[in-house]
Parts: sequence; structure tokens; C-alpha cells
Amino acid sequence: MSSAFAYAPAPESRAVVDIAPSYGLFIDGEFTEAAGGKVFKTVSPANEEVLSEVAQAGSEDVERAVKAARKAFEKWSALPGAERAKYLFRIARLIQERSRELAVLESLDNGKPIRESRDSDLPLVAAHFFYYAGWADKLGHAGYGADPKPLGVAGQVIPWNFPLLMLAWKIAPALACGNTVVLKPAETTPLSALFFADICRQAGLPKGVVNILTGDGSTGAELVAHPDVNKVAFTGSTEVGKAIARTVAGTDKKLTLELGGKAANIVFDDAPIDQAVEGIVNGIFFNQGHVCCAGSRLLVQESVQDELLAALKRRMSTLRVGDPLDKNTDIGAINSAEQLARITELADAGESEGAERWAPSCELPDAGYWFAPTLFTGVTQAHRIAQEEIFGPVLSVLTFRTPEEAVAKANNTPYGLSAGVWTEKGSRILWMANKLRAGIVWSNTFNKFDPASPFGGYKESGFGREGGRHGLEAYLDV
Ligand code: TAP
Repeated sequence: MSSAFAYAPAPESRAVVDIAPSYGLFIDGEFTEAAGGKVFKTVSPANEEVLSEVAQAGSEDVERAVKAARKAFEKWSALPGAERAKYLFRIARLIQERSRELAVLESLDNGKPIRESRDSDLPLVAAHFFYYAGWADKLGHAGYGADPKPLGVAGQVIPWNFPLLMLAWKIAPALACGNTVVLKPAETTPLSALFFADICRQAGLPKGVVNILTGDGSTGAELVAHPDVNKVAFTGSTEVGKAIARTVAGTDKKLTLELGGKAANIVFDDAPIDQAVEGIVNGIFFNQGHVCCAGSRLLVQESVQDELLAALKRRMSTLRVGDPLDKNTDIGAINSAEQLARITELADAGESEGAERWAPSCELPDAGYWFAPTLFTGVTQAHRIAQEEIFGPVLSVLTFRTPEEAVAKANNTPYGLSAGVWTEKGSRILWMANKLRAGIVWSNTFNKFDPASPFGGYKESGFGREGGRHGLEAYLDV
């Protein structure tokens, strides 16, 4: 199938990153093969090209990495905060210097549009390191006592939707507080974490302070269960989060979980429609909808439903799906065949349960994993597409008449991560923010992130906060 939006490699951009044919694990400051010699391939989801072969860490490697982190902890935690800050500032600057290379790498391995990795992911990654570098010598003023202590070795497991940004959310506060780290990136997106390991070396970070173990879920499970890990930080699915909570239960490990979401983006009849449409599109189609806080349910006030949906469909018809390295692309590739199958299954369930499916005409590339931006109307609260996290470019539309009904519907899922409110009335925004059971409430905007803002959920979206002063608490003995 060919179309104006078909995948066509952009060799110029691709050339800015030099991907080696194989990578080892990063343990104690060195790249090393896995003890068992196992490897796996990482592919570009846009064309299924094998990008590299990466080591699969087993239990012996987890042991080595935790040992290295434990050894490094002694000196790292004893450094004055201002000294740790110097390393973090250096890392932040190196990320900025290498941001073009890292953005292309991230788009290749993940499938996200280069415009997003270049303008959102990478600036935020650097901003997180700058922000937490600033805290490293001010921990005594963070509200956790005059001399708060780090926890020790942090075992961190991250997903594939924002590989480098999730790494930054985990590693920057951990190091600022004086902890050392063993981090496992997701199996489908290991490369940017390995490039980050190289940046740690470039920054002269002491050996063992950051260790990267590539591997699958079994590596993550071994890491979080390791008895010498003091802190577990996980971002990913609610199902795996629950399994990790069971593993950690009964130990003295400190745990934070950042899990799924099913956010409501709530549009009142006094909202500026064009602005709301942009917010809805950004809310659900940013990063192909692979966003835990995605505005995957649109709640629209009945009186403006027709006008809003007509404008939304017109806007969706302009979205370009295709080559992640093309600067004009709005929606890139779905991260993996498994994720595409999940999205397809849930969208099909939406149809079979009676909702009406609509997508703009849009030809998709032959190779790779793709899903057209999709809208469901006539959705009821009981439908699976109104309850389950789809984690793809699929929007479920429900309606409401009163603010009370909007709140009741917004809160009616197992999740509680984020929500959006679109209205001209300031008093209504405040009223809604109080009533919504969501860790983050945006008003007249969506998907806005800042390292100074705490991020985290209620209910099955997890617990603990990342970002801001609150994010320090997860890495301190308070
Ligand atoms: P998960 O399976 O939860 O994977 C997240 C991370 O945990 C990955 O690094 C994964 O490794 C690792 N992992 C898997 N099983 C583990 C275990 N038993 N113990 C410790 N670590 C383990 O998520 P996924 O498969 O990538 O996506 C599944 C669904 O999760 C998605 O459809 C979406 O709904 C949700 N999700 C949510 C988020 C956020 S930010 N809330 C992010 C990603 C996915 P491997 O990648 O190697 O399996």
C-alpha cells in the first residue's frame, strides 16, 4: 500500500546517530557481556529494521550490578551535595549537546515522531537533570529534616513509551539524594539508556553509581526482588506494578509505583472550541497515545457535542501518520507488534460492544506497526474502551449535562492519574480540581510537564510522586 504518508527513510537524520551492531550491559562503569552470553534484538517499529543486538541480563548480572552499586554508594553518598550536583549538571549539559543524536535514536527505537523527541522528550530530560542538580546541595531545605539520608541502592524499572525521559525521572532525583542506581529499560527500547551510560562515562561519573541492565521482564523481576536493593521505583502497567508490590511486601524496601491511567478530558459548553480541539488532539495522539496520562476519554457537554465532534474530525483528518524521522509527522509507529495487537483487540471490542468507530481516511505504511487515529462515539461507561487503558491513538467520547455528572463519569474508572478541564469559569476549574480523583488536573491545556511539578496517581494508577520537591521524598530516608 502506498500513500503520500508512506514510510520513507530520511537518511540525513538517521546519519546523526551511530548505532553499534551490539551492546553489552553497563556495570561498574564498563560495558560488559551478559554472564550467560544471551542477547536480544531491538528493532525500529517503523520498518522492523534490526537496530542492534543487546545483552540480556540474567541473575548473575543482576548480582554484579547491585554489588557495584552498593560499593559505589559508600563514596557517592558521602560526597557533599555540591559535588554530586557538579556531576548532574555535567550530565544535563552533555544531554543538551548530544540531544540531536539522542532524539533521532529515541525516534528510531521507539517510533515516536522526531518533532516530539526533539522538542518534548529531550528538553525535558535535560531539564530534569538540571532541576535535580539544583536540589543536591539543598536537601536540608526540602522539608525532610536538616540532614536527610539517602536510601542506598535503587532498583528502577521503566517502560518503553518515554525511554529516556522515564530514565531521567528515575535517575536524576536518586543521584541528587546520594543513592546509586541499577536501572532496567524496557525490552523494546533499550538503546537510549545505553547511550546514557556512555554519557555517564563522558561526565566522569564514578564507577558503579549508575548501572544499566538490559533485558526482559524476568530481569526486572530479579532486580526488584534482590535483597540488597533498598528502593524500588517502577513505571509501567498496573498488572506488573501489583506483582512488584507483592514481591516487595514484607521487606523494608521503599516502593513507588507509577501505573496506568484512563484520563477524562472534560469540555464544557463555554470552552473555546478550537483551543479545546487542539488540547484533545494533543491529549490522545501525542506519542501515539502511548502515554499513561493520555486524555483517552473525551467527556463533552451535550449542548456542544455536535459542534465539537465536527471540529475534532476535521482536525483529525489533517494528522499525518508515518515516518517518525519526518519532521511533518504527527503520529509515528506503534512501539511493538504486541502493543499493536492490544490496541487492535480493544478497538475491535469497542465496535462489538456497540460504539461507533470513526477514523480519517489514512493509508498506512506496509512494514512496521501502525494504527490510524481513531474516535469512538456512543460510548457508555460500561464499555471496555471506557474502562481499560488502550495505550494507543484511540479516543472514547462520552457526554454529560451537569458538572456533577462530569465528575461522576470522570472518576468512574479504576485509575486516577490525570484529567483535563476546559471552561472559561475559574471557579468551576477549582471546584472540578477538588472533586476529580486525579493526581494531575490540567485546565485549558493538556500534557504539560515540568520537572518542578509532582506527578503521580490515585487508586490503581499507583502511589508516590515523581518530580518537584515531592520527588525527593521517594529517595530519602524520611
Ligand atoms: P509492563 O509489562 O508493565 O513493562 C514495564 C517494565 O517492567 C518493562 O521494563 C518490563 O520489561 C518490566 N517488567 C515486566 N514484567 C516485570 C516483572 N514481573 N517484574 C519487574 N519488571 C517487569 O508494561 P508493557 O508490557 O510495556 O505494557 C503493557 C501495558 O502497560 C500497556 O498496554 C499500558 O497499558 C501499560 N503501560 C503503562 C505505562 C505507564 S507510563 N503507566 C507505560 C508502559 C505501559 P519488558 O519491557 O522487558 O517486558
